[in-house]
Amino acid sequence: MCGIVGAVAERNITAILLEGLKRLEYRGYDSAGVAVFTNDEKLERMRRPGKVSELERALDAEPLLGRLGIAHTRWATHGAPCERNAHPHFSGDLAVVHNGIIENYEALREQLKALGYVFTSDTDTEVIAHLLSHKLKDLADLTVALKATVKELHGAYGLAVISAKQPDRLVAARSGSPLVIGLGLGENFLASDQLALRQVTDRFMYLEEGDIAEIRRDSVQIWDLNGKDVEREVVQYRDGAEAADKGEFRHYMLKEIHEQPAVVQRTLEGRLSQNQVLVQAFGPQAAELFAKVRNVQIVACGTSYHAGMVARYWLEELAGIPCQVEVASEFRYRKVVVQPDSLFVTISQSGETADTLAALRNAKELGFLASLAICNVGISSLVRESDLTLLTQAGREIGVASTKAFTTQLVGLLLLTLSLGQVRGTLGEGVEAKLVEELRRLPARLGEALAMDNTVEKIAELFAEKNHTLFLGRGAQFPVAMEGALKLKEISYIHAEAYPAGELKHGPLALVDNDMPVVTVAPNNELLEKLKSNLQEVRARGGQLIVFADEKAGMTNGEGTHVVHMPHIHDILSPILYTIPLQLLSYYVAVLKGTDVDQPRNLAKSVTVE
Ligand code: HGA
Repeated sequence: MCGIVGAVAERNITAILLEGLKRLEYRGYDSAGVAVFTNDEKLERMRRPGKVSELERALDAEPLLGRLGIAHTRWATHGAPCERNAHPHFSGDLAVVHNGIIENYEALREQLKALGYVFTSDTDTEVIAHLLSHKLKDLADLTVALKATVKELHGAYGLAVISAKQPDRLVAARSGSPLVIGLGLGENFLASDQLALRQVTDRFMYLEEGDIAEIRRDSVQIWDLNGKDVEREVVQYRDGAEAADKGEFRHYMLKEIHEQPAVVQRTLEGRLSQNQVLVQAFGPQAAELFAKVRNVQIVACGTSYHAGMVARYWLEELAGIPCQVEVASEFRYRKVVVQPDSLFVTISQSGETADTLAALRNAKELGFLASLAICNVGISSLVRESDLTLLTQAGREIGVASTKAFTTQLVGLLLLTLSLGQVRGTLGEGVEAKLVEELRRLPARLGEALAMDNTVEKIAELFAEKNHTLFLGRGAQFPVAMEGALKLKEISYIHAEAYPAGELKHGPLALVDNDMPVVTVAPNNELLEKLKSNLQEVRARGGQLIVFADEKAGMTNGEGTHVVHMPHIHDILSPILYTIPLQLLSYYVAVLKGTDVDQPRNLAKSVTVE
C-alpha cells in the first residue's frame, strides 16, 4: 500500500527518493510527495495527486535539492486523494510521512486544535505531526519526542520524520506497518520495502514491532518496544536488484500470467522426491507437527482466500482432514472456537497483509497447535512470525491483480495436503505418487492453456459492452469461479458475481437474460452432468454461455453457447489450470475497456492497512 522512502546523505537525495517511490509505485497509489531539508536550510515539500510521474514533472520544473529528505506514495484511507491530503504533513519545523491508520485521531485532533494547532488536511496522519511538534516544546530532542508521541497513538503506523531544527537525522517508528533501514557508506536510508532502496544498497536492517530508530549519515541506533537499545541483524542481498520490466508484454499482468509455467516449476523444485512430497520443505519440525494435526484453519484475504477455499476441497477429499477457511478481517474479530490439534494456515503474497497478520497474532493466543504461512516474500512479517513456512517462488508480482501468486499458492497448498496425508497415512493407495507425477506435468499443461491466448482474446469481445456477469463452478471449481469474478471486477470494473452452479435456481437465475454473460469452468469430473443441467437452465432463459470445458467433456458451440476446449488434466489439478483462461479473459476485457490494467482504480497491492 502506501510507500515510504527516506534518506540522509552527503549527496543530493531527491533523485534517490523519487526512484524509490517509482519502484514502489507498481502497488498502485493515488498521490505522492516529498519533503527535503534544502541546501539553503529550509524544509520544503512538493506534493501531487496522481502518479509519481506527476510529482517528478513538478520537481523537474521546480527542483528541491538537499541531503536529507522523506517521501511518500499515498493510498488514501482518511481524506480524499488530493494535494492537501498527500504526505508529507508539516507542523512547524517538521515533516512526517505515515503508513497505516491512527484510530484515535479524532480525539487527538480535538485536543491539538484546543492547543491552537491548525489542521490543513483531512488525514489521520496530520495529528502525528502536530502531536510531535507539541512534544518537542518540552522534549527538545526529536528522537525523545517521537518516543513520547507514539505512546499516545492507537492503531498502526510506519513513520518517518525529519526536522529543520535537527537536520542531522531521520527518525522512524514501526508498529503494524513494515519499515526497513538501508545501510550505505556514509549515508543511510529508510523505506517501507527494501525494493525501494535496491538502487543504493544491498544491506538492510528490518525494524521490528515497536522499534524506534534514529538514522544518521554514519550511524543507526534502534530502541525496542521497552525502550532498550538494541541491534537488529543486517541482511545482505546478493541477488542484484530485481529488474522490473515488461519484456515483450504490454502489461505486467499479461507478463505475469505467462510466467506461470516457469514459476509453478520453481515452486515445485526441491520439494518432490521421485514419488513423494518432501515434508521437510515446510520446515525441520514439519513432520513431527503434521503427525499431530487433526484439523486445519485457513485464514487469508482476497485472492489468497480463494486459494484457501480450493485447498479445503483437497484437504478433506485427499487427506481426510476437516478444514475451515475464513477471511482474515472476519476471523480476527470473531470469538473463535478452536478444534483440538488445529494447524493455523495463513496465505498472503506479500506477507504483510495487515488483517492476515493480525489474525495470526490473535491465533497465537487461541491455542492452535502451530502456524504455517504460504507466502511469496521470505523476509516478511508473516514468515518471521509463523512456526512453519512454504515460500512460493512466484518472483516479484507487479500487477495489482494477483495471478502467478495465486497459482503458486495453489501448488503450495496441494503440497501441504499431500504432506499432511503422507505423514498421517490418510492418502489413498497410489494417490501421492500419481499426483506427484501430475504436478511434474503441470507446467506443460499450463503452457498449453496459455497457448489459447488468442481464442480468449476473441471471447473477451462478448463482454466489452456488458455491465454484469455471472461465474459458475461446482466443487473445487467454485472458488476458481470466485477468483475469475474477482479478476474481472478488479481490472475491468464490470460487476461480476460467482455462484456454485447448483445455487443458480435459488435466486441468481432471476438475473439471467441476454445481457448477462455466464462464464463456467467445466472440467471432466463426476459433477459434469449436473453442471450441464445448470447450463441448460441458463440457456432456457436466453443467457449467453461461455464455457471453458475439458476437451473430453463433449461440449460444443451452439446458439448462445461459446465453448473453449481445455487440455485434459487430472481433476485434482484442474483448479490450477482453469484459472488461466479466466485470468486471460479479465485481462483482455480490461484492455478492450481501456482501463489501467496494472494499477486499477482504488486498489493497491500489499494491503498493509485494515
Ligand atoms: N491513513 C493515512 C495513510 C494511509 C495508508 O497507509 N495507506 O496504505 C492516509 O490516509 O493518508
